[in-house]
Amino acid sequence: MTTLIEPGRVPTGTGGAVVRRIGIIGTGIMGADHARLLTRAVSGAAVGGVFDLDDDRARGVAQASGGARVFADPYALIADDDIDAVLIASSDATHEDYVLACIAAGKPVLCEKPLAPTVDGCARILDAETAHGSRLVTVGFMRRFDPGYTDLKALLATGEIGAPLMLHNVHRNPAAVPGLPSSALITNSAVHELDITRWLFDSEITEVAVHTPRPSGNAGGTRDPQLLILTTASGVLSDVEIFVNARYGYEVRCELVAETGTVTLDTPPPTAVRRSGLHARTLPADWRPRFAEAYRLELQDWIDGTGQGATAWDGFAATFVAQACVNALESGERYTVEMPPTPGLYRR
Ligand code: ISE
Repeated sequence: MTTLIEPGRVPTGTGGAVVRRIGIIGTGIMGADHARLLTRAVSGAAVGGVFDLDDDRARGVAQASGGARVFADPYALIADDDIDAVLIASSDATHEDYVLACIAAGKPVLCEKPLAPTVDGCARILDAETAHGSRLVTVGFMRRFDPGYTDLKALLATGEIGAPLMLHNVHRNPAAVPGLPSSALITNSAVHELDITRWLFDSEITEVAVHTPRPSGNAGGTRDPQLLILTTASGVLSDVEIFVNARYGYEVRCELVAETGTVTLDTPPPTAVRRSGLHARTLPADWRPRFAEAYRLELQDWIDGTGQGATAWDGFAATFVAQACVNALESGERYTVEMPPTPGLYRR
């Protein structure tokens, strides 16, 4: 996973069961975080091996994970008999090759988003998995496990607030790397809302438009913020404000508007300070604390083989819609999203 947002640049502010040995490719910010969770917070798992282009970084994570093996070659890690499943958290451009190698080896693989940066790359993965004949690939859209989002989906399913009409999303990061391409706001960040919109409403996105105000003076030439307007096949409108140089902290929230009620998903408030006429809540500096529980539940689900995570088809759809949004951003036009039919392996 390529991290285009600068993490941390802000405010102050086992029980005898079978243990699956996980090989981790990429031990940067996300790979290291996953290794920590697999070692300390997930049952039935151990880090069996790691690979990173930066050998020292790989060694550090291996040591912190109870002495996992350090591999000099990612393909040797995938093929190794002592590795049961693979977690890919390397740079986005490497995902496709590693996922294909895992499918060829018949090993379950959890790949950080994006499944692949191009639609063609994702399609090659769908073809390979279909030829294999069963699902091996999970994509790391961890918000599907966030207790706030799962509550929202469960509440919607009760019918108590009627049919959904609109979803207003806000997604802010404090600071992005200077010179960030404007398209990265969509492919790296808002892609989570593309996935959440499809998942929450169980309906494909059929039309997209992207609007941009005057760019923030802190954005260094990037078109930041952006406003995405997504329409689903079921007729719901989902708007996404993505702002990656918001400076004040990391925040993800949304409000669902339905026929007879609304539901708000707010930033979880671990602490609230009341002082000198002020009532303030602490915000995290990046997504790791905000979605810590979602990451843990996602990994536990993957290890247990419960299969609630995003499939390769979901990864394909996210990249497909993201590409349509990038086209809309660049042309200023609305785009109809004409996704191919869902292959049989992924039909529910
Ligand atoms: C980052 O890559 C992530 O995946 C985070 O979940 C997201 O909130 C952030 O905007 C991205 O840059």
